[in-house]
Amino acid sequence: MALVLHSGPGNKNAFKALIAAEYSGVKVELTKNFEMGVSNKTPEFLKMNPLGKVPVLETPDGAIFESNAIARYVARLKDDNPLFGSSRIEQAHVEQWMDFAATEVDSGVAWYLYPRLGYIPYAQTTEETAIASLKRALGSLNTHLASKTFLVGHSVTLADIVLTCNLYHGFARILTKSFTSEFPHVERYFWTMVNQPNFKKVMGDVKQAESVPSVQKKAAAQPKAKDVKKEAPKEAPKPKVEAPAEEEAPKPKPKNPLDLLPPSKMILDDWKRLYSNTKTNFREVAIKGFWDMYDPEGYSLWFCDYKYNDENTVSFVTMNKVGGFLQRMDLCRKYAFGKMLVVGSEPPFKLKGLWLFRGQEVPKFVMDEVYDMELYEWTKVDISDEAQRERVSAMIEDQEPFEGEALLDAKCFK
Ligand SMILES: N[C@@H](CCC(=O)N[C@@H](CS)C(=O)NCC(=O)O)C(=O)O
Repeated sequence: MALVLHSGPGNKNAFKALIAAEYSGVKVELTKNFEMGVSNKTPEFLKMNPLGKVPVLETPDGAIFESNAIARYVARLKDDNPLFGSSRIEQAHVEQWMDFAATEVDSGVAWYLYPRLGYIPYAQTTEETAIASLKRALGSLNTHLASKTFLVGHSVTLADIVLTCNLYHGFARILTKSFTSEFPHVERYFWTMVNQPNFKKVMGDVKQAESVPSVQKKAAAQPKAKDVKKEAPKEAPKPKVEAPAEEEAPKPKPKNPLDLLPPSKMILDDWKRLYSNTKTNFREVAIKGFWDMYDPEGYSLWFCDYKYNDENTVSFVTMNKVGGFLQRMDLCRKYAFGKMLVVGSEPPFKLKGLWLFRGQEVPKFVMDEVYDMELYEWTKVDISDEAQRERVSAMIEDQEPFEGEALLDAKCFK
């Protein structure tokens, strides 16, 4: 039987238990028809959590409040759960980062965000202090993550779940790209985590805030009981992943500008099929086929070079970085093909790529939505230059050595 979690959908604190449940094979279900400000103020709810806050987990042995305690309980239902770390010191580090997430990150985000949403009074000095302490926390996190994919060890732990949920609140509501770009390893970590299938199942597609909410004139007054349903929840602003209200009319999906381009004689799927199906004589069959099909009016080719190769000191982290990038490129699968090479046999490894995009530019929606794009230098291929054409062919082919160096890895986006 599933455990019941009391919370509305889209609550970052409830996400912790739901993600831990996915990793642990435990069934946890959100309570039906939960109404913030109503369901959590009933006598039955207050018996479970006298504070009247969510989330609360109902178990056969009693209720639990505090989201980190709930996530731990859920994870303990699986014996020897790797979410706790695999040695005493790892266990301690998992606890350390969970506390860091709660005390350094969550509180920093809250003190920055809540006054702007009108939940508590706004004061410039409070905001400056909140931003400074958040930057201090993210700075130290950035240093820790420079050579790591996960906070502790080599796989997801409860620390990653809790920290990502707390960062999620910041990234989705107030920490715009201009704030987070100072912390590139934190950005890479965050997008890698939220794209893990078990996170994605719970959080859906996460989008970064595009602007900082403007300051509300007055701090929100305590809602009167009769108005409580209409009021925004005190500490649970409606996140983007929440299902739209039923009465909201479905918005027509705007057409992608790339669909409005004149038709091209090059059929991208035909090229992808040729690439995938060619097992022998790659040069003669696939590469020749590519150049026969290539339509320089309908498509363009781009080289990309990672701007921060000095950071690529750990092989698996570098490979994961590319893996995350390719996952995020999913949104342009219909319009792109790419090869990403991890070059070198010794660190620091170089990341070099070749991309084929529909149209004559790197598509704007990709630039806007895939944060990795600006970590690379983009150069349009001049196909009238034989050396550049040859470089394209070599990259499609995973030619080794590539520019005199061994390939650590080659990934294809198709
Ligand atoms: N430390 C608690 C925080 C719980 C919390 O602040 N919950 C908010 C929603 S995210 C709430 O229920 N607010 C309602 C209220 O303050 O009355 C946890 O991690 O579970």
